[in-house]
Amino acid sequence: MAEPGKTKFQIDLRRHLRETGVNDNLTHLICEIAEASKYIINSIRTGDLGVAGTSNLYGEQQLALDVLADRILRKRLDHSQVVANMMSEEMDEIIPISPDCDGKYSVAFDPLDGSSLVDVNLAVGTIISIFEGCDLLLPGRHQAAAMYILYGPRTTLVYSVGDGVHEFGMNNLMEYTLLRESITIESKGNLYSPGGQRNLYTPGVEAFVSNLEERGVKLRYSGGFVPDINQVLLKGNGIFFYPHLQNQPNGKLRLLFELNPMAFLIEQAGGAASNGYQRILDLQAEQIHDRAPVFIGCKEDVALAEEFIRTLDNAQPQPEAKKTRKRASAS
Ligand code: AFP
Repeated sequence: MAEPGKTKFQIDLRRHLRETGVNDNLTHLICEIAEASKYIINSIRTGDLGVAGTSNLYGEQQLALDVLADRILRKRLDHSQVVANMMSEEMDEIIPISPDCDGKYSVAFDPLDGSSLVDVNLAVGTIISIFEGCDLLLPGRHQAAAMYILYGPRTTLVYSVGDGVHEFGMNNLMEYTLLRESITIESKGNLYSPGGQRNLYTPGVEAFVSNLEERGVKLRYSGGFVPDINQVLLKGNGIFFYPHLQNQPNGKLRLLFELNPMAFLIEQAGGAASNGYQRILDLQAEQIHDRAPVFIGCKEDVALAEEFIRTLDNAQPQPEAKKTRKRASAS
């Protein structure tokens, strides 16, 4: 990709997208999200760490930072001229922007995933899922692109348009320049990131964890989905899971805002993502805030988890239906 005489560090995000053959509208959209991230970083560094005085539809108190990051991203997408519909983990319904879907994209986003970790100065991130046209409720395999921005000791951006996964780092001019192209992960790993309380694990998940431990696999869990997935992706091995728990059959993480985009990226790197029974990217959301269990990372480790779960756990998790939430359709 780099021209002779130029190091790969001089390739910025826009140029990379163009050279990869990404169309103008999608290039513009991804670059607009990258621009928004610069304002989000600023609010993480200097913003109010308190609560916003509002709660989201899960009844969780929203942090001022969640609300701010959400506003920053929404405004940018709203003005981008290439977005048809958008939905945020912080909102309870789809926001229609343009009735004309032709050549436009629809975007689902978690503006600041792991925001409760900011007050203890741990890494957090923004997660983005992009579909062509108007529909945001398609199974994740139909995503046109997925990306995340990780706000850690350094700020990095990882994206895929279905042609490999690429990592960019923010330089001192606040530009994203290419760090690694076509990232791949191994088929079997030596680290695991287990979410959820262990005393609530089902027999299948418990047996899977014991198997990993007997193998000498190291535990690495930060409590932030973006840094934990980034670790698996960039170390090139490992498995993250937030399983079905005895009191939470659908786990914790949200299908449309967290799991679909990360599953897309991990599959693009040669890994796998499953809810224990089925590929995450084949799941059909019933409502915009559906959750699902997840096992994501090295292919063989995900297959092993599925094997233990199929053998030792009984029921496949059912979609979270018939809650008091609104049906996920743009009006
Ligand atoms: P918050 O956004 O509420 O901090 O949740 C973060 C998160 O959705 C995801 O980033 C983590 O992987 C997961 O929850 C951590 O959950 P536990 O706190 O139960 O470990």
